Amino acid sequence: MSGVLIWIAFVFTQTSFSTAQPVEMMGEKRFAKAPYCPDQILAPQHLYQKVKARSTIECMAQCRPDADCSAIVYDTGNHDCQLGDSKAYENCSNMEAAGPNMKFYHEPPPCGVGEEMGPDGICVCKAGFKGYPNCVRYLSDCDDVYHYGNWTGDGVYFIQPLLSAQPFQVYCRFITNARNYIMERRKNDMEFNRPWNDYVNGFGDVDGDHFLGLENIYALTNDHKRFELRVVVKDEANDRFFENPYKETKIGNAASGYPFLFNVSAHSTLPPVGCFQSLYGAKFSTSDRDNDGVPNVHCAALREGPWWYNDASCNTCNPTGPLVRPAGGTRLGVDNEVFWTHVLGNVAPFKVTMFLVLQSEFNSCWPNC
Ligand SMILES: [Ca+2]
Repeated sequence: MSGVLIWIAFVFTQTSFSTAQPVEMMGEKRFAKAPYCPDQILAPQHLYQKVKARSTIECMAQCRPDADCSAIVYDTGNHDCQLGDSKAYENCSNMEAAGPNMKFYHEPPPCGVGEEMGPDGICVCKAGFKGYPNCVRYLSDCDDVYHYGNWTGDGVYFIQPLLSAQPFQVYCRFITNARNYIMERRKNDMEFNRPWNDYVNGFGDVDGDHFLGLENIYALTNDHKRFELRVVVKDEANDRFFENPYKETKIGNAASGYPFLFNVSAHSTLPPVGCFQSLYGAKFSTSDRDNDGVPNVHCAALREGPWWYNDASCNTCNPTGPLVRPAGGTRLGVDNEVFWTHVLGNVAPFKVTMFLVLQSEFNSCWPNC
């Protein structure tokens, strides 16, 4: 066995050095502009050799094969290429002011767990990690809770996307993949016609009827993951109806009125059919905040349903309106009742559920799960 390994190592070594040496050597050592001490170069005592080079690239090429070399100072005027022998550049007291033509590059230190090399040569936290220089994983959504948190089954968990100043609770359910519930109307024990601030901050019990809050949804959908929005509405017989998923759903920030956004080009049929079809870019409105953009119309007040509105028709759905649950299961046909005409027509919704799920993990069982 050891003989085989030696033979493999021998062949590999021979191959590396006989055919690919220059390329391999060029690729071994990366360089970056030293970020620690701007406009400074290594002091002379940390430079151990001076050679000539026609360019910065050629100077780097002189450094690469030298195991002692980890930095260069190159003068584009006189073509002096000085090789540095230590990581001294990490301490500005080892540096001095750069001359007018002096360029300084160093070999970036390896990045730690949870880090990657940033564009300016400093390690930064990878997506999903925060707190450089001690990058730790954070829980940005239910999928993170499932994989990295203390998952004990479907239920309420704390998450904290980067844009959220503090952790907040969300109901997480795992069916093939993790669902982040943003709205639930199942028990009809919660008033949904509420003022602006309630919708900004969220209300209700995340374990029951609730709205997660525009600020929380904003933070959740503007972290490093792509979500698609799914809607489930149920009729009196508890039959389920499903709204087409809206891919890469995002909520814009407070300053822009928390607009509803999705990636139009990510859909095979454009735009996707459903209540949200015409709501791209619509701002959120409540009975005390008319953002629908239509003069003399106040959709949220008319519908008694705070939601995204942007035209005089005031939408083809009203998920936050009064949950009438009429006997017989047919809509009353009034403005102020829950309806979802794209999937139910005149059938009255008795339950409405909305959740976000990671787009990259499209749920193959949908909509039969
Ligand atoms: Ca208006």
